[in-house]
Amino acid sequence: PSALLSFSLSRDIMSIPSSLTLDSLPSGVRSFVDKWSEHCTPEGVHVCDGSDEEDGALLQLLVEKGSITPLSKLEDCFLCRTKKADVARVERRTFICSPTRGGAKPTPSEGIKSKLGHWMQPDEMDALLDKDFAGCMKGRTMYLIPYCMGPLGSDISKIGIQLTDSAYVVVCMRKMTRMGASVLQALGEGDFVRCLHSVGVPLAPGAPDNDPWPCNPEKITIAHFPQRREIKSFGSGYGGNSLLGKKCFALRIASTIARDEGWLAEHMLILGLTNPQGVKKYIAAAFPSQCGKTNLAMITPTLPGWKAELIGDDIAWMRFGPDGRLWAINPENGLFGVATGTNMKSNPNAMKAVSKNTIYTNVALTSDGGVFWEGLEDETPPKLGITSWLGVEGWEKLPAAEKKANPAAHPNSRFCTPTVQCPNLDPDWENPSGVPIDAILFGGRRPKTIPLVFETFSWEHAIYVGLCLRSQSTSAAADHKGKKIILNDPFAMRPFFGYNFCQYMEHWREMKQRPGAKLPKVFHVNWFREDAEGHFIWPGFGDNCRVIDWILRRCDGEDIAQETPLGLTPKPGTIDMEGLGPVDMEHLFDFSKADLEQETAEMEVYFSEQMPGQLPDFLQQELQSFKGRIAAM
Ligand code: GTP
Ligand code: SPV
Ligand code: MN
Repeated sequence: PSALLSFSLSRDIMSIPSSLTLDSLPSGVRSFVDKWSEHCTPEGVHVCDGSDEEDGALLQLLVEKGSITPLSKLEDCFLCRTKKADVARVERRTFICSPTRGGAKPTPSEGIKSKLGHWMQPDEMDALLDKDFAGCMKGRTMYLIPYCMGPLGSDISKIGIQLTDSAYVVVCMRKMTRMGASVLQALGEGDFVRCLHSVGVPLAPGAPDNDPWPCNPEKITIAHFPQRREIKSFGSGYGGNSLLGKKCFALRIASTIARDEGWLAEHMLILGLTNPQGVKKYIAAAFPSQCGKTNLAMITPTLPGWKAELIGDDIAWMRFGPDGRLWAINPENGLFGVATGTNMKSNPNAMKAVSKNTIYTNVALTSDGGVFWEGLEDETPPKLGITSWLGVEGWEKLPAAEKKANPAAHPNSRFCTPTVQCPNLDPDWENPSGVPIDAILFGGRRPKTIPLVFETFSWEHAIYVGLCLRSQSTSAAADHKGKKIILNDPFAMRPFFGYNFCQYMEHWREMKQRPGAKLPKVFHVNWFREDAEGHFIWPGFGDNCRVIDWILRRCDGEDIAQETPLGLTPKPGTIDMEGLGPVDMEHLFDFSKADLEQETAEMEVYFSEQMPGQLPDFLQQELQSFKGRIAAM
C-alpha cells in the first residue's frame, strides 16, 4: 500500500513541493506512517520538509480552498475563521490513557466527578479511536510533520512525528515548532513521540473539498498514552487540540517523562529581567490560560532603566544544572497568543511581532485588509468597515450593546507567530543549557481576597500555594465559556497533567531532596483584583514590573517583607510607585480573617471531594499550619 501511496496523483500533493519522500524516512517513522495511512486511507502522503517553497504552496492551497484569507495590509499574514463549534480546547474530551485510572488522576470521593482530568483504559480508547480513524482521511492528504520541541540537536530536545490531514495544522506547526527535513536527520533511527491527528471529515468519492474548516465537533477526542509516548486527536482543528507539540506533547506527555527523569515540564512563561544596575535575573511564571503569561513574557517595563527579555511565553522545561539551580528552556518556536486585549498600550512588543508572517485565527477583518479585535478600538480609524470573526459585515455599525454581546473577534482568538519576531527576544532564548531561574510566580484571576503579591515561606508552602491556585474561568476552554466562576487550577496545570496530580506534588517535593538543590523563591501574584464596580485596581501590563522589582529585591534578601498568614507581603511603601497615578494599594492587599477562613473551607471541600485520603502528608501539614496562622489573626 505504501508504494501506491507514494505514487499518489492527489491534486494537493502534486501542487506542494517537498524534497522528501516516504522512501527517505527512517524505518521507525516509515512503519508509523504506513500503519496509519493504511488505516486512515488518505489519497496520498506528503512528507513535510519545512521549506519556504512548501510553506508558500500550502498557504496558497489554503487560500484557494477558502480556509484562510490573505491580509493585504500586513506582510505574509492570513486570517483563518474556524467553525463556531471549534474555537477552543475541549477539556471534557481530553483523556490520559495510562494503564490504571490512578495513574492518570486522584480518585474523587463517591458520587463526585473528578476535576483533575479524564481517564480511559488504553485498549478501550484504542478501540474507540480505531473506529473513528478508519477511513477518516478519505479524499484528503495526510501530511507527515517531523518536528522538534526544544533547540534542534540539543540533549534535552525531543522529537515528535505528527500525521495530520489539516494543512492549517502544518503551517501553524511550522511556526510553533522546529519542523522539517533537519528534524528527520537529527532523529535518525531514534525514538519519537507518535502523534496522529484528523479533523475527522472524510470526503466521499468525487465529493468536492469545499468546506473551509472541516471538523467533527461531536466526535472530538484528544487522547494521550504517556507510557507509549503517543497522542491521538480526532475531530478538532483548533490549536490546543490539533497542534500536538504544544499542550499535548510539551506538557501532558513531557510532564510524565519529566517525572521519570527528575525534571519539570510546566505551564510557565520564562522571562529575563535586567535592573537599572545591570543585574539580570530570570523568572518563570505559571498562570492559567488567558491569565497573562504572553503579556508578561513580552512586557515593556514602565520603571525607568529596566530591560525585559523573552525566553518563552507558555511552556517551560526545567532541570537541575550542575550548580544545583533550576535551568529552564522554552520547548516552543512560536507564540500562539490571545489576540483580544492586545494593543500598542498593553503590549507593543506583541503588536510588532504579529505585524508580519502571522496566522490569525478568529479575529475580525477590516476593510483595508487588516485585523481588528476588542482592545484595538483606539488604534482603528473609525471609518473602517469591520467584518466579525463570524463573517458579519458592517459589525462596526452595530449598537454598543450588540457589539458587547457579539464581539468582533472571538474572545479566544489567537495569533500564531514565530518567536524570533519578538522585539524583546533574549539572546539566550535558544541556549540548550537554558537559563537559571531565580523566582517562580504563581498567579490567577482573583477579583477578591488574594493580594497583589505575596512570597511563600518555604518550598513546601510554595507547593501548597500551587495546589491552592484558583482563577476565574476564561474562554480558553470550550467547557466553561461565558460563566465567570472561580475554578481550582492547581499549578495552572489542571488541564495539562499527564499523570496523577497527587504524584505530581510529590515529584515537586522531591526536587528539594536532590543533593545540592538551590531552588528558586516562589511567589503568588494577582493582577486582577477588582474594586466595588468591578474595575481592575492594579494597572497591570507594563506596570507589573513594579511587582517584579519587589520580587527580585526579595531574591536578594532585602528587608521589605512582612509576615501575614498567607505569606510575606510588601512592607508599606516598598513597591516602587514612582510615575504611577493613584492606586488603592490598601485594597490590593486587603483580606480579612473571614476571607481566609472561607478560602480554606472551600479548599478543604475540594481536597475531600477531589482527592480524599490522597493529599500528601506534607501538604496536610501545610493546611494545618495555615489554619493555625488564620486562627491567630
Ligand atoms: P494562554 O495563551 O491562553 O495560556 O493565555 P496567557 O496566560 O498567555 O494570557 P495573555 O497574556 O494572552 O492574556 C490574556 C488576557 O488577559 C488578554 O486579554 C490580556 O489583555 C489580559 N491581561 C494580560 N495581562 C494583564 C494584566 O496585567 N492586567 C489586566 N487587567 N489584563 C491582563
Ligand atoms: C491555552 O489555552 O493555554 C493556550 C491555547 O495556550 S491552546 O494552544 O489552545 O492550548
Ligand atoms: Mn499565551
